[in-house]
Amino acid sequence: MSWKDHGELFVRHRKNPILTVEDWPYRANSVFNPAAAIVDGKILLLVRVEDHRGFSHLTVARSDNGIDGWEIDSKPTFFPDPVNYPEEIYGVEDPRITYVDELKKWVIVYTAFSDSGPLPALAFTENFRDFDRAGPVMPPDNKDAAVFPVRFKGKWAMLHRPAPTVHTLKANIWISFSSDLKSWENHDVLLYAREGGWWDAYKIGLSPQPLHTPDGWLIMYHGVRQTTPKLSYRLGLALLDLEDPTKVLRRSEGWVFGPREPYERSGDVNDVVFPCGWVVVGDELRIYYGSADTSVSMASAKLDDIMEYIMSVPNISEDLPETRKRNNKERNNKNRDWG
Ligand code: BMA
Repeated sequence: MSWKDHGELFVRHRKNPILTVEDWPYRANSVFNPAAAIVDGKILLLVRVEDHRGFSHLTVARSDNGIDGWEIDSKPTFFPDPVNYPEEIYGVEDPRITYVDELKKWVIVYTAFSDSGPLPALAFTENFRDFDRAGPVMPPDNKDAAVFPVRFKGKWAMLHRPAPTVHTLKANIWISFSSDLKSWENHDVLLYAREGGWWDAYKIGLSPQPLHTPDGWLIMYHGVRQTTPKLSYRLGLALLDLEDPTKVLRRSEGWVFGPREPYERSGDVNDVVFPCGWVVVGDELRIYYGSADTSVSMASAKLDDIMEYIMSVPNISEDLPETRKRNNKERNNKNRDWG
C-alpha cells in the first residue's frame, strides 16, 4: 500500500508520544523539540527540556531503535552558561544538529534566549558530552537556524529566521554564508511566508537540518497561520539546488503533517508539531518532533515517497535570479492544488 492510498506521507508511531516528562530521570516541566542524529549506531536525540522556571536546557537521550529503551543523561547535558555566554540568560532551546565531515564534528545551532530576545548560537561537539561554544551567530530576534554539512564555493551556509520588527510583516526563511561558521554575510531571503489564507501565511521557519538527496537539499519547514485566537504549527517541504542552495526548486503546496492527535492538539501550547531533527533509517525518513510543546513524538515516511511527492509539485527553478524573489512571491500566492 502506498501513501497515496491512505493519503498521508508521514505515519505516526503507535507508541507516541515516545518520550514524556514521566520518562525523565530528573524533575522537569516538559520535554520537546528534539534534534536528531545517528551516533555510534544509535539514535541520539538532543531534547529541549523546560524546567519549572520556564527556562530550557538540552539533554541527550539515546536508543538502539529510536522508539523505546531510551538511555537519558541523568542530568542536563547542555546547560545555559550565562556567566560566560550572557545570551543564554533565559535558556537554550530548539537545537539542530549537522555532522560536518570536513571538521569531523557535529555542529549544533540552538536558540539562545537572551535579554534582547532569541538568537541562534553555535556549538561544536565530537561526543555529545563536551561542547565547544562559538557564541551567537546572528543578532536577535532570530531562531530556527541550521548549517549545511558542506561548503558552497568555499563558504558555509546557514538557514535562519529573523523575526520582523513590524508586526504586520511576515517572518521568512533567510540564507547566509560564512568562511568560518562564526561571522555570517551575504544575507538573503530564501523562502517567503505565503499570504492570505494559506496555511503558512503568517510565519515560516526551518524545522530539521537540511538533508542531502540526489535531487537536491530537502528541507522541512514549519508554517504558522494565525486564526484568532489561536496559532497552528504545520509542516511543509521544499527542495533546494544541490550546488546553489539559494535556488528553491520545489515547494509543497499543502502541508504534509499537522496537529491531529490529542497529544499534538493539547499541551503546554496547543496545536503544535515541531521537529528539530530527522534521520534516515533504511528506506525510512523519521521526523522527531515536539508535540504540543509537551512531549516527543515520531512519525516516518518512505524517503522514496517523499521524493516522489516533492518532485511532483511545480518546478519553480526556471525563474531568473533577478526576478526570482518577485516570482516566488507571486507563485506562492497562486492556488495550485486546491481540489
Ligand atoms: C516557536 C518556537 C518553538 C515552539 C513553538 C510553539 O516560536 O519557540 O520552540 O515549539 O513556537 O510554541
